[in-house]
Amino acid sequence: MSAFPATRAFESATIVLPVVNETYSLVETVDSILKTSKPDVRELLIVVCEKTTRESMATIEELRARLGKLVVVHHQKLKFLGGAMREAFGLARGSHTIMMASDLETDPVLVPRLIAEARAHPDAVVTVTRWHSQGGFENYSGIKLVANWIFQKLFSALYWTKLTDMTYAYRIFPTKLLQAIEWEELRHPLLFETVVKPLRLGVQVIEIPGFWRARTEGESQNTFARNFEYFRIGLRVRFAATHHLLRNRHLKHQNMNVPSEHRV
Ligand SMILES: Nc1nc2c(ncn2[C@@H]2O[C@H](COP(=O)(O)OP(=O)(O)OP(=O)(O)O)[C@@H](O)[C@H]2O)c(=O)[nH]1
Ligand SMILES: [Mg+2]
Repeated sequence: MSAFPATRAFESATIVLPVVNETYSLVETVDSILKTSKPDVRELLIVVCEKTTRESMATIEELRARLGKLVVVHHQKLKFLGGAMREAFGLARGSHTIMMASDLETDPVLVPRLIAEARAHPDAVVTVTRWHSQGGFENYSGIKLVANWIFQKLFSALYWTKLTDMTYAYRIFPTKLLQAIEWEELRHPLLFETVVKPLRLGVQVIEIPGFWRARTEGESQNTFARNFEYFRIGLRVRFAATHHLLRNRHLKHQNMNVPSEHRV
């Protein structure tokens, strides 16, 4: 028996959209998701921080005016992208949660496919791979591509898995699993942590192919040097005792489970 609650069926999806400098990319992401998957979407959980630009905030206000309660805006307290995701995981109300970006590097056209897979495999994590003949990279720098390939080979061997892309942060999870795991990273390595911890806990991880295309708006919050920090969490989790990967039954940050816009 697993040490976290099982998820027997897909009911609805929380879509997590972290935003720093996106405007039209965010709108296109939202419109594409609603066009294909609106009945399955419980909420669009937009996470903003002090770096989020005025233009992005104005765009989010327009979305909120247009879409009403479907849009939930959360001002993160923890820092960085990992902090944004971790708080969103605690707030998600759908049976499943989709982790993606709002810069169009995670193609929103794949959302219905992710949901279909979650319906068929409600207890699994479904993740997108760019290292597949039907997927790929467009405008990814040469050196990053080589480093990425080597990293995938190393960690798929270390974790004894056939997964081909463990670093693309485009996935659907059972929300109960996200809320049961003890998360550690605050920056981009959290994205990698979200696949290695489920793997260590024995959760099935399924891949579907997809294309990564470089953003046309704003710039990334990640630096090349920081990619090396992925090794630390990858190695630590590989050799950790599995009960250390799960949270206590009594949540440590209970007050975080209320979106900041609703908090009094
Ligand atoms: N709320 C919030 N969003 C963030 C933060 N950092 C990045 N994001 C958003 O998260 C998404 C992914 O982040 P990027 O900085 O583009 O990084 P990436 O594409 O995953 O990484 P690279 O491929 O290495 O550039 C984007 O939509 C960002 O705007 C943050 O600290 N807080
Ligand atoms: Mg990006």
